[in-house]
Amino acid sequence: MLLRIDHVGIACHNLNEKIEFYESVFGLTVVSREINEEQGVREAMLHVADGDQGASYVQLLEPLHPDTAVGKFLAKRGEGVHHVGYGVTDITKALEEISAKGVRLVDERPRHGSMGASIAFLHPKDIGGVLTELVETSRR
Ligand code: V0V
Ligand code: CO
Repeated sequence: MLLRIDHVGIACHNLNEKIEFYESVFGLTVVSREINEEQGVREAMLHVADGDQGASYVQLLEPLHPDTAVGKFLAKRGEGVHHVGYGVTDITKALEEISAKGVRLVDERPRHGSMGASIAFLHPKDIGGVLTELVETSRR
C-alpha cells in the first residue's frame, strides 16, 4: 500500500532560518515554497533523493498562527519531527482500507497538499504516536 517515504515534516519557528540551515548543513535545495491556509502552514519542500517510485523530500513547516496544528505542536513539544508522509497510488482506496482496520482518519477525504498532491492525515493516537500523512502525486 505504501510506495515510499514521500517526506518527513519538521516543525520550526522560523522557516527561512531552517531552510538556510538545511541548505548549508546538507546541501539540500528548495523545490517548492507554499502557504497552505487550510493546513495553517507556511512550508518548503527540499529535495532529498529520487527513487523508482518517485522523489523524497524534507518538508519544513512554520505555523501561520499559534492556533493551528503545527502551532499547537510547537507550543507543546518544541521544534522537531511533526509527521511522516508516505506515497500511495490511490489515496481514496488507501483511506478506505486503513479506516476499515479501525484506524481513525483525521481526513475522511483527501485535501490539497504541497506541489499539487492529494493528502490525508491519520490520527497519531492510532499510529503509535506518529502523525501519519498519505500523499498521492501524479508526477513527482
Ligand atoms: C498532536 N499530537 C501529536 C501530534 N500532534 N502526536 C504526534 N505527532 C503530532 N504531530 C498529539 C498531542 O500530543 C495530543 O496527545 C493529541 O495528539 C491531541 O493533540 P492536540 O494538541 O490536542 O491537538 P488536536 O487534537 O487539536 O489536533 C491533533 C491533530 C491535528 C493530529 C488532529 O494536529 C491535525 O489535524 N493534524 C493534521 C493536519 C496537519 O498537521 N497539518 C500541518 C501539516 P496528548 O498530549 O493528549 O497525549 S500540512 C502538510 O503536511 C502539507 C500541506 C503537505 O504535506 O503537503
Ligand atoms: Co506533510
